[in-house]
Amino acid sequence: MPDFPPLKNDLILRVARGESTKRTPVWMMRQAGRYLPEYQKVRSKHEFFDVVGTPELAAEVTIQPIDRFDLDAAIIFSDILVIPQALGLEVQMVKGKGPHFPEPLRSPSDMSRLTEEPDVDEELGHVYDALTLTRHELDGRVPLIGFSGAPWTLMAYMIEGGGSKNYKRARAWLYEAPDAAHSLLQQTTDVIVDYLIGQVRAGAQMLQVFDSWAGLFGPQTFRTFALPYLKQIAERVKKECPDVPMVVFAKGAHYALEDLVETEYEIIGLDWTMDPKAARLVVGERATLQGNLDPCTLYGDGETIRRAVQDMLAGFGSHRHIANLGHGMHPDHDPEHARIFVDSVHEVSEQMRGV
Ligand code: 1CP
Repeated sequence: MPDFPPLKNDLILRVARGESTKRTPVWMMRQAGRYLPEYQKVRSKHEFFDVVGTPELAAEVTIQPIDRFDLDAAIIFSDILVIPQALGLEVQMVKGKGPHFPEPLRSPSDMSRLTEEPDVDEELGHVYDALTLTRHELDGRVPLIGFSGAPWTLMAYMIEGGGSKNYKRARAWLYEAPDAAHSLLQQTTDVIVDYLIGQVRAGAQMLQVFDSWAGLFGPQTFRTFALPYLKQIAERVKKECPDVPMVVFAKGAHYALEDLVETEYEIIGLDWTMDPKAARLVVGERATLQGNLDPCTLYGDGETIRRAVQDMLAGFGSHRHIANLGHGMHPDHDPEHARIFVDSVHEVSEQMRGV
């Protein structure tokens, strides 16, 4: 393990473990990105995947929101789609449109185009280098989060070839070719496990698994095609890295809360459609909850944002909660409204504890 600077703010790690803290820690999904003018400046000179692939640039944009706001964690600048790339698929980032796969998996026979056992260290070593450099440059200000897409969400992109309205092609596989679907999910899981362990070795202090399209499932399909792989990821990563907290963010999987509490993830990320109080009632103190302000709240004025933060914090309570948005920042968000969100979490959560 490289010799990293000592950590000065470990709030988020302590809340992950269930310890009490003087206030609620806060970070924002997609906190680095297009809503920040300093990010746009970097992107005007470099392509998206060049930023991801150049450790100095990835470190710079990872730290941009930390310099601007009082956040309690940094998340490494990369994308979930680096795993399909490691599996041998080409992914382009099209301006104004998002990710695009020129040759997606159109039928199970296309799986023969995937690299069977990719050398993850070789293929994704640039992300490890970015993590190591960022950890040094952060100088212990806040913990550094590593991440991966979940098997189902990555499968959905590999089959659809990009964002999609209803992900019909990918969902059709589950019924037309369930064996092929399981084999693809397992192959992706194996890469994700290596990748997450590699990220911890490179410097990640917490890990998040993004199952952004879990909401396309119902309870039964989730239990068949998502949950077993999500569980496997946590179990296998924990064997190697028992002390690194793991977040599962299964967006839209409100029906799966009880299932997720039973897994080894100590943190469950919630989207904004869930009621904090109701979620806490189900979960109790068995897990830390992360979330879940509707990102569109940030289009409101300061008073609106403050009131929404108050409601959210009151709902989750002052124990075992990491404040976040219920999904990522939007490119047209006003950075000053992100600041109001972060500062409100500080103020209100300290008031709640009588600090
Ligand atoms: O032009 C640009 O600069 C591209 C915009 C962008 C950015 C800033 C993309 C394309 N990816 C990212 C970075 C990114 N993506 C991060 C690191 C930054 C941070 O969080 O601070 C992370 C964690 C992701 C994860 C990611 N990528 C997810 C999971 C989270 C979520 O939003 O649900 C998903 C689904 C993606 C795919 C993706 N990459 C980019 C876009 C526009 C999309 C969504 C496409 C779609 O499905 O419509």
